[in-house]
Amino acid sequence: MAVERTLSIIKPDAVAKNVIGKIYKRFEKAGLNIVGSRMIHLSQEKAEGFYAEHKERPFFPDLVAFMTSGPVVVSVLEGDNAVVLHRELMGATNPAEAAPGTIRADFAQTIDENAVHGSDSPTSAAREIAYFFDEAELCPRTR
Ligand code: RTP
Ligand code: MG
Repeated sequence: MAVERTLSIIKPDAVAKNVIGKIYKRFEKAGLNIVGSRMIHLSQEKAEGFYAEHKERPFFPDLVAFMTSGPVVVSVLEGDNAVVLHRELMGATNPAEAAPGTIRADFAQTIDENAVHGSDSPTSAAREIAYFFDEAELCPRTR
C-alpha cells in the first residue's frame, strides 16, 4: 500500500477536554507516524481560508467561530493508506452516526463540535499540509 501523508487537526473542543494524548495514542496504535506537530490558535482569516470549500454553506460562520474559539493541534500523519485510515479512526462527521470506538464517537458531542479534522483525499491533504507546514519542518522517521 502507498505511504501517504494526511493533515489532522485536534479541534478546540477536544483540546479543552484535555484528550490530545488520548487521540495521539490512537494514531500511534494504528501505525500512523506523527511527522509534524504544532499548537496554534487560528485567526478568523486562517480558519476561513482552511475551510474555503465550505464558504457558501449555511454552517460556515458557526464553523469558523468554533475553530477560532480556542487552540488546536495541527499534525501531519504519515503511513500506509494514511488518508483513509485516519478518516476511519475519526468516524463519521456527526458523532451520533460515528461507529463505536472511533474518535468522534468517544470524544465528540455534536456535528458542530466534533473533536477532529482529517483530510478527505490525497489532493486535499497536500493543500492542507502546505497550508500549515513548510516541507522543511516535517520530520519523517530515520529509524
Ligand atoms: P472535517 O473537514 O472537519 O474533517 O469534517 P468532515 O470532512 O467530516 O466534514 P465536512 O463536510 O468537511 O464539514 C466540515 C465541518 O463542518 C461542520 N459541518 N456541519 N451542520 C452541518 O450540517 C454540518 N455539516 C458539516 C462539521 O463540524 C464538519 O466537521
Ligand atoms: Mg472535510
